[in-house]
Amino acid sequence: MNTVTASQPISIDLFCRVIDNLGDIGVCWRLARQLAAQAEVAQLRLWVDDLHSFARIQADVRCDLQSQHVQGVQIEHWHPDRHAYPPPYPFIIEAFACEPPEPMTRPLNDAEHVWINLDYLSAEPWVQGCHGLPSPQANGAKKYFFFPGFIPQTGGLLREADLLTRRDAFQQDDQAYQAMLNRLGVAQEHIQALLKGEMQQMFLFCYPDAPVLTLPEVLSTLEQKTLLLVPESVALRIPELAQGQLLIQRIPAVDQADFDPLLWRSALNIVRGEDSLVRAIWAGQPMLWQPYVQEEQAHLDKLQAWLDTGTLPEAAQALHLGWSSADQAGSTAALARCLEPQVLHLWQQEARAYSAKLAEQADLANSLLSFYTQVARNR
Ligand code: TRH
Repeated sequence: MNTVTASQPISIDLFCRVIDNLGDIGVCWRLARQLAAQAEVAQLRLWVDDLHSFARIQADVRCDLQSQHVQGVQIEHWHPDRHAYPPPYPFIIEAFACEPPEPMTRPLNDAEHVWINLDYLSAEPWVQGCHGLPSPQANGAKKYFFFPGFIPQTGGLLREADLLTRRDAFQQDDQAYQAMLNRLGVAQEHIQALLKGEMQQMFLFCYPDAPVLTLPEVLSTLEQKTLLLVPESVALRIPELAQGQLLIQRIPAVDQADFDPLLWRSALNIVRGEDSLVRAIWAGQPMLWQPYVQEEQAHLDKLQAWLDTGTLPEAAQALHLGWSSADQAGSTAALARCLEPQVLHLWQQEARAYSAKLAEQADLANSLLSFYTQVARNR
């Protein structure tokens, strides 16, 4: 029997099924790159069913290949017509209960494999009770529930080791910022205004039901000019003509590695779902999060649980609740209060402190490797 011990290099199969939007592949691609970069990881295969969605956040992914290597990761197209599969590697990470192909789960056994289901991110209190629990599967193997999270009793958050150092450097580096704005197609006069501090940048990434008209209503009346960067397919209801102090700039999709710098220089990051929430936290700037809409308003419980992990000013909490309830009047009043100098200052301080506090926790990729080692050692 080829029993794998904890001290051997680890080879990993990571499975991702794209259900909706970019969140599934967004989390898996970021995790795959981070795991592949770890010294103790020998091989990493990322199995993805939808390469077209993948190519939207990593432009050099080819949609016509069954196998390809990108940034140290072996990418495998997992499609219904594929019948030949290799033997599974010792560590199997199934993202979001995506049910890997049967030929790869049938051979799994507890003596040779560690099989986990990586769950969605939530700050709800029940998560810590379920994190790490085993669940017996039909083939006799155990599958462990593994939860990312905001407290040390969970698997933590995705964070590259050098992320905050790179963030701090970019926030001081006007040349790199200018190059980014050029790539996004921002007009030279606006770039100059941003660099001189005569204009502030904000970023908007939301779901279609967000009360986006809140933004022109409040931002057009501010003393300072604002350039709001909006990805092409987002917030289609927002008027694109300049209004008062507000300018709106549509931007093309960027590769995932270029997504962070977009957030690092924004005075306000409006984000959604799972992965961009975490990236906005690491940006350390004021942020507004919209969770993925769920049945029976379950996303509002998720939102409240996340708000409870920090100490946002009351106006910023009201803004979150209004934004996720499609309440334009409530959001408008709350955003106006949030941008008053005293509240804004508190919001900025809290954002910085919150990202520093969470960065003290082990990150998700390292937590996964520790979990593997612990299970492998104890069998
Ligand atoms: O796309 P999302 O709405 O994904 C959602 C959520 O994750 C939700 O929890 C899940 O259940 C649902 O999908 C199926 O938002 P999210 O999670 O922020 O993912 C977006 C990803 O896209 C993130 O990794 C950042 C990346 N991205 C780019 O790389 N370039 C871009 O230009 C943009 C706009 C996004």
